[in-house]
Amino acid sequence: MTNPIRVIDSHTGGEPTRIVISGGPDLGGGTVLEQMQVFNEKFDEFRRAIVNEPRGWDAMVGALLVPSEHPDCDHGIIFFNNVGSLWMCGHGTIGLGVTLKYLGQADYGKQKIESPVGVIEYSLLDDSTVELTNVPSYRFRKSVEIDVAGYGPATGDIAWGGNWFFLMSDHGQDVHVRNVQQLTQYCTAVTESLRDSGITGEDGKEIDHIELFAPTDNPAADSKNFVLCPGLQYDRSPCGTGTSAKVACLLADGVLEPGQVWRQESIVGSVFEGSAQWTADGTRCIPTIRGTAFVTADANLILQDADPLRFGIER
Ligand code: PYC
Repeated sequence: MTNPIRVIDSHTGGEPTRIVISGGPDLGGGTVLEQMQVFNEKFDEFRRAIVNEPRGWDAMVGALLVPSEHPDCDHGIIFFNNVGSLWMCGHGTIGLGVTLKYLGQADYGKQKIESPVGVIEYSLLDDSTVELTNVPSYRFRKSVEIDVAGYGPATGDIAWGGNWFFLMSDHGQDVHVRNVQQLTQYCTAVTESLRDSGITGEDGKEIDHIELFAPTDNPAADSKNFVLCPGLQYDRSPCGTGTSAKVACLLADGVLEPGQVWRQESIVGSVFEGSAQWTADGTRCIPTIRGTAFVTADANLILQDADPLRFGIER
């Protein structure tokens, strides 16, 4: 039997995060991007053991704290889900702040942490509220036309918010939690259309998050979204990297002024507050996302040698 793996579970606006506190693999140092590559190549069983069934479940996002050699950071972080690593994760960073507070390891004030796509900052504002300052974000292409098989033509913007997003307001879908199955099918068809047409992020990377927007009845929000993540799970939270991509587009369109707050509601009704400031050269913006998270479990995961599914069900 391997040593127990201590994890703290939390949820951020309904979206779960499982942070590995001890018992994680040694990835050999280097940048967090290099460590993520080692994690992907050599420790996929570990990833599956943490987040996949029967110990985890499909919507679970895992996080591994790793050493950082960055002069401004004490730690790095690698996020992963049911099918692989994520470049970044906003709801997970909010979960991290609340988890460290629960462990008595968080200070108020800004903390920097290295992600595979750059240094991010988070501040604990109270026991459950965290503000994340994300990596530079931007809209790469506006009003990209696609043909969604079985649905017809549609348009969307391609934007980077720490992950690549296709953001759509013109989709003909009823964005309501009772329609999760239909929304998942539609977003899957959008992903396939992007892939078949060779439409990617600026760096050639796959656009693996699809974000649908709709008006909301909630007076505490400006818009409601549905975000489909790689691995075919929808984000129960408004998605931190997705809200970053959204505020980058709104800033580019002049709909949002620098510093003005955008309140993004998720498909389950939770809300993130996002805003952004232009970088000095005006080509990118720095989003700030505020949300709340709550600890749900403090557990030791056990992998018994005789258990044929100790490393999780492969998807
Ligand atoms: O909050 O950035 C986010 C996120 C990405 C995937 C799931 N949540």
